[in-house]
Amino acid sequence: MRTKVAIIGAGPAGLLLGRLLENAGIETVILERRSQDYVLGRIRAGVLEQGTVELLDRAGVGERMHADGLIHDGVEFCFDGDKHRFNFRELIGRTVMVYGQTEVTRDLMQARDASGAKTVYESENVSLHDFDSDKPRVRYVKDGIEHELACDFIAGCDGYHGVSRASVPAGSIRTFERVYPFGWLGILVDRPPVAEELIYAHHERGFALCSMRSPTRSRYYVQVPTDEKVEEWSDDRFWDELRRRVDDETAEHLATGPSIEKSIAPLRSFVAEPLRFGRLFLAGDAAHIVPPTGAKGLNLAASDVGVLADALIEFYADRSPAGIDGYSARVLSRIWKAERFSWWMTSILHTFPDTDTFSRRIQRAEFDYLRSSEVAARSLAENYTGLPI
Ligand code: RFL
Ligand code: PHB
Repeated sequence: MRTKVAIIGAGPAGLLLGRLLENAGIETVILERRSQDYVLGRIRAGVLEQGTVELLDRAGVGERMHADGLIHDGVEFCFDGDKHRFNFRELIGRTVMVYGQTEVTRDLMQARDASGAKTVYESENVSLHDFDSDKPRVRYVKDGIEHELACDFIAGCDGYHGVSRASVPAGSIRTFERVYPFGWLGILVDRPPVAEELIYAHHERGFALCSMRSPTRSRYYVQVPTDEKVEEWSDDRFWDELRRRVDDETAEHLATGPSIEKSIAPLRSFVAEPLRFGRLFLAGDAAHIVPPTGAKGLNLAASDVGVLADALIEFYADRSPAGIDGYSARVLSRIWKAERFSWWMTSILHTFPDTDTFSRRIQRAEFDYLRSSEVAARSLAENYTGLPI
């Protein structure tokens, strides 16, 4: 089998890249380790930057997002019970869209299925070969039979634990990492959200977040120690803990119910450099991880593949390597800014095991500065709604 671009991974990065390339007449094959249902069953991101919305529109998959997505003009921060709203629209004329990653993935999968482009779900033992030459190949096993896919380029969109980054010789790649000493315990519940916008709460007992997926489905998180077991958290225990970390009004209005999903996600910052190795490119979580506090992971994945798609389209149209040569430096500059913002939001909103009284006063001063200075609030708004490419 032969294709132009072999894409490893059918998460949002791989599917969006595939769609942008197919729209430009560039053939792709996606190899995905899991089944379609498994990929759709993962509950992850909920907030789309305006640039991501524009890219999904450009890809021709924005219809349901505009019908069902919720435009949010701002967010609230709650610090030891004191709440402050940041109105992004007023501050900088930009907004965000609440539309779940599951739905983005579903829209992209449906568009791909309708176009007839090939996706091999449940492809095992994917291995990457000869990407330092102009004839890269990908091998995989499907239903017990070994296959080889010859291609011009390989896009590694297979997430943090994928095979693509691991295929790069150790001496050619540098990684930068920070692991946080806590995770987020999240639940999904079929109850209306407690507020119209997201509430990010700092409390001595730990961070909490009130988010949503739709007017009838809510998503809530509480910070927990890294080694916490999800089985130790009954729904009642979760609701009690959430109520203690938010302001009284929010606690009172919380519509609780049985959880339909409950899981713990660790928090990590991670960047690999560079992101191009001959004819292999890394994009999305395969290239970088941010803690979810800034809602940047899916958005970074989208902006990476937007740049990569343009670079590959330019290569096929003009035989110009300028775009692919510049890919790594171009996306890394934006990636590091999103890393900085996500690290900063994580630092001010969470309780660290070594948070002493001095650090708590500094966290409080960050909050007081943000709510008293329009310049500071505009900076938050600019970063949260998404920096330009
Ligand atoms: P994905 O989604 O992990 O997809 C990678 C795909 O590659 C497949 N794969 C392989 N396929 C073939 N062969 C192999 N050897 C393979 N190894 C892996 C996997 O099965 C998978 O299908 O990466 P991608 O596409 O780069 O997308 C990244 C996003 O999923 C991620 O950044 C976000 O979910 C992060 N994130 C958030 N991002 C936001 O922008 N806004 C948010 O509000 C937000 N909230 C979150 C989040 C992530 C969370 N968790 C659980 C990590 C909230 C949470 C709780
Ligand atoms: C979510 O709704 O899952 C969500 C929202 C905002 C974040 C992280 C996760 O910062």
